[in-house]
Amino acid sequence: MPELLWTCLIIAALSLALAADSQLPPIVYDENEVPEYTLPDPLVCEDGSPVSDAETWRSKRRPEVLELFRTQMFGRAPGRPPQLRFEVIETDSRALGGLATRKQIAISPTGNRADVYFDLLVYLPNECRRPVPLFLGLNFNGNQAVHVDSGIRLAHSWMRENPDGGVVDHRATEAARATEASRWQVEMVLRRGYGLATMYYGDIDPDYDDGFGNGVHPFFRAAGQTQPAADEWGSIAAWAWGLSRALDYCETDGDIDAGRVAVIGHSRLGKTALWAGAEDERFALVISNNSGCGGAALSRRHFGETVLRINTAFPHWFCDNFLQYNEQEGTLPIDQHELIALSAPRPVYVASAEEDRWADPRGEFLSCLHADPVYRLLGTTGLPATEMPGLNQPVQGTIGYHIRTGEHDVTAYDWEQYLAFSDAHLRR
Ligand code: GTR
Repeated sequence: MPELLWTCLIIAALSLALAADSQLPPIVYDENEVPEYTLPDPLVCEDGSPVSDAETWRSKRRPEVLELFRTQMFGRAPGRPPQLRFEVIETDSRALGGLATRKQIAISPTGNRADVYFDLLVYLPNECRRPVPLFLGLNFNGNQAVHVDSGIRLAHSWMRENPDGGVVDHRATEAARATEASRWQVEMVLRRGYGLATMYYGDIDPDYDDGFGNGVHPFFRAAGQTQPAADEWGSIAAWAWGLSRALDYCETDGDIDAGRVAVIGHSRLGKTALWAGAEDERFALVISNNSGCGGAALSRRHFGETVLRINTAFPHWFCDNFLQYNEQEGTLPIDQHELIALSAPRPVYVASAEEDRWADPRGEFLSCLHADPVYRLLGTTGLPATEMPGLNQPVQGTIGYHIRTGEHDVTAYDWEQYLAFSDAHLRR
């Protein structure tokens, strides 16, 4: 297409986006403009009775909260499919100069790769006694983006067009290698005795609003159904479900200790990690990196990204029931401190970044603080802080939190904290 036409199209798209944005309420970036709010109490049941012991949390309150997140926010996912199949496609015991064993596995949820499949990339440290604990997380740009290792298979699924990032005609090319490497400190993790496993989130469900025609959704519909119902899985729930299928694989691999798998994610994939940890209690530890709205940040603060804004920009991320809370955060029967509490008593780490105001760092900290009573009830240390810590001063109990300098990203500094936190909780 001639360049002029492209320019006109881009200007038209930008003007449309700006026009739509000007119709949304202004973005709150000032603490004085945060509305007054009352959070739902995780330790009071729907019938008004208090939760004063671990057993009541476990058998009554936790299922209530989980069900609310399912039906009102993320949507219900189908569970482990009986046809689920794993094929180890490649193994190299001398990867990364001998530091690691690399395995690549095709995970087919319907048992047929022609339908849909996820490429799981696994690195295991060679100099360690197996089975090893492991970090598992989704990536944004294909497995080949996480490291220069030329043995990594190129992503096979649709990707957002990005010629500078090596994505041409919506497919990864050789130039798409290592484009996300700074976010995956592969050698650092391996040298500390952990494995690292990752999958491309677009293998599970391509991240655009297509009416759930692609990805895993079409293969798990009731007869005659064309769309998920208002309380059924959106894309985040599908990505989280994919993480559970990767954990299913880990259970079959004798080199991995499936009882010590930490689920990790950044941004939209941090929201996904929190939901995966809530839905699947096999995850031993949960890490949310800059997850923001719909993740660790309290919705009621209305700071930075809001429910209306996220539902407008990404209508496919949540279930349709979530739309009713646009500009109505006060009527949500849940808030995000309870998403964190759903991981209790398992360790959970929330990380913010100073310049990432869109994700509301303070709201992320407050979620940890208000999840703490559940952690304490369950006999853990909870969050060892009552005030938001200063920059680059992590607090680590059973809940960990830090706010580091810099922008929305995953950095080596973040990984150093996750490793220290994991050492405290997962080391044997
Ligand atoms: C933003 C979105 C955030 C966050 C982020 C990301 O556009 O508003 O909620 O998820 O994308 O995933 O990078």
